[in-house]
Amino acid sequence: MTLDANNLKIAIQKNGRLTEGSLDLLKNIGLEFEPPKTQLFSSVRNFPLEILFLRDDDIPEYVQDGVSDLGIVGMNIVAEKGSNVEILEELGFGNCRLSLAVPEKSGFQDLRDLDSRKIATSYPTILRKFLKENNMKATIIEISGSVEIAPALNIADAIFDLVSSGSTLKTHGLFEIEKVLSSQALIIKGPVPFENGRNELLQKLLMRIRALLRAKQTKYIMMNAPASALEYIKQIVPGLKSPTVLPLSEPGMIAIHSVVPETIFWEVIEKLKACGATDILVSPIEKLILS
Ligand code: PRT
Ligand code: ZN
Repeated sequence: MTLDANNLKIAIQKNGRLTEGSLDLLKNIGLEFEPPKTQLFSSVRNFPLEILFLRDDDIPEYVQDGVSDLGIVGMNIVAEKGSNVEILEELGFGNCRLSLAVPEKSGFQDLRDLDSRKIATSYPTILRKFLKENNMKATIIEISGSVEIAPALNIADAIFDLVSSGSTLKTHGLFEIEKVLSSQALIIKGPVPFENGRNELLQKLLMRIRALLRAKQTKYIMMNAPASALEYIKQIVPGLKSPTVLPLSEPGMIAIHSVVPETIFWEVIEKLKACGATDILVSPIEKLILS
């Protein structure tokens, strides 16, 4: 198997926390390919794209240097590596944060208590920047894994590490004292503009990805309501252009179809009910293509 040099290349994590989300995203935009097993890349059967399977730490640099045109990687890695890459979209998975955490028994209560202390981390660049911005002079102890055991081993007074549910911190008798950076998976590209053909492929891919992301953020909503409530309801669920309104066989009643942003979904339902809407039916949207 060889890479087709004319095809676009996207690098994703081979085996880790971002692998499933990255593979799901690529499958859900209609791409057909073999998932990673022992091979280093897969050729997509129905789109001119090669998927490279790499360690997440290597992805920003490979994308910056043009080894891969695109990459899917966490914001934490992009910020730590400081690579010259462009963020095309936030992908909504791999959510976590980089936080300072201290032993529960330390008596430390806020950030200032860490001044001149020792902090263990695998993210020295981000931590150094944060300490500088806050005029703090802590010593950074760089370690590559299992940072959470550093305080118990007396290597450090605090840690600076990724947190998602917080249960790892809890297990090790630590608590978060300061959240420093929110992270999620991103799709990135290198600094050099793509020439025409490749740019066209990129735009096609991005159109599909954005349709999927928008669909996840939006719900389709259908309801029955008295015709007299239409003007109010139109203000609550204006839809993409305007809501669809259909007459019901019952006189004075209409059915209204529209879309609602996920973030304000329950608020909207409450307002609709207050306007007299009944039989409200909500369904997920698979893809949402605008213009
Ligand atoms: O082998 P490779 O280098 O590719 O993988 P890796 O071992 O370096 O990375 P991996 O697979 O652990 O994480 C890949 C990316 O997933 C990270 O760079 C983040 O962008 C993202 N991510 C999201 C996380 C977490 N959530 C997360 N919880 N990365 C790590 N964690 C760790 C956390 O530090 C803790 O130790 O998982 C543990 C469990 O977290 P809690 O808070 O839920 O207990
Ligand atoms: Zn890694």
